[in-house]
Amino acid sequence: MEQTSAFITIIGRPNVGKSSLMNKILGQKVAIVSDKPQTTRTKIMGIKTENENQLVFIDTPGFHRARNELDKNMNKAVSDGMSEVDIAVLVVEAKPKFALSEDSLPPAEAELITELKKRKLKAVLVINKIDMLERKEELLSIITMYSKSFSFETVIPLSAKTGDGVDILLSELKKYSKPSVHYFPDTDVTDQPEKVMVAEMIREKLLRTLDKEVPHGIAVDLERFFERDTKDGEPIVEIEATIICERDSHKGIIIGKGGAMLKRIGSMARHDIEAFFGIKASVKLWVKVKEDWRNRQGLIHTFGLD
Ligand SMILES: Nc1nc2c(ncn2[C@@H]2O[C@H](COP(=O)(O)OP(=O)(O)OP(=O)(O)O)[C@@H](O)[C@H]2O)c(=O)[nH]1
Ligand SMILES: [Mg+2]
Repeated sequence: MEQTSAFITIIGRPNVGKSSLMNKILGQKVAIVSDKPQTTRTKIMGIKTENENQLVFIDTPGFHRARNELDKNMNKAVSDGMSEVDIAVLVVEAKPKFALSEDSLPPAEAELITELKKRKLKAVLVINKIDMLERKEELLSIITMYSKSFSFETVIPLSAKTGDGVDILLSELKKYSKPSVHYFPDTDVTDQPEKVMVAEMIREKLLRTLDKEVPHGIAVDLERFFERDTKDGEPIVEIEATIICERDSHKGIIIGKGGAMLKRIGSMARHDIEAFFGIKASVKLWVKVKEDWRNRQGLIHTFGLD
């Protein structure tokens, strides 16, 4: 049979569940997830190959008003993610955090819709987090509101958390496949190198543990990453990473009393890393301050965020 493939971009405001949705579709955690907005910072590809068909998903950072150079890069990753794809998936929430009004979508969503039109891109509307709805009828007003602004191919309410409705989305998306070679090896699940995934696993723990403005100003610089055998001949993956933050006060928070916070973050990350590689891991973390790094393209580049 002939090979087919489709490129699918996942776009939306921060925190609506784009990465959760991609992970659910792949049946594997490829992109980190947290309850803080702006979790995803770069384009992340997720690959799902079933027999002759290969779907390539592009998870993008949440589109938002840029406040610094890193934000600008993140928004650029969204527009890059929209070029040369076969279909876009606009993810919105079933329980929006803004007041519902037919003519005023949140600015970020309005902008994304303008971009879809400009690029003449087809799009599916996903209304995520339906598990949070008390009454399914609440969906109607949301569907009406979004359908006024764009002629979506279809509207699919689902829950990336429970998986409810995800199959329907998947079979809809397969329809946009075209005859083509597979761009990735059939066994690949992501384009991210292992090193990046490890740094991201550490950043996820920081996002989940820290509060207020601290997590947004963090980057993880993986300095050492190698596998060796212990004296008993058991394989172990050794990781040394520096957590970059923006202020001395943040450094104190990350380290915690007597180093307790850093220890906790390290052990949470180690747990995930061991599960990922299937062998023992050792995680050593340091914390460094680099003031205003999110406005310094050189540092942004060093951390792989451009
Ligand atoms: N109740 C519920 N929560 C969800 C669902 N999908 C995602 N979430 C939660 O929503 C939050 C944001 O999820 P992410 O997947 O990180 O969202 P995102 O759109 O990728 O966010 P950014 O990368 O910041 O743009 C997390 O706390 C998820 O657990 C869902 O279907 N139901
Ligand atoms: Mg994300």
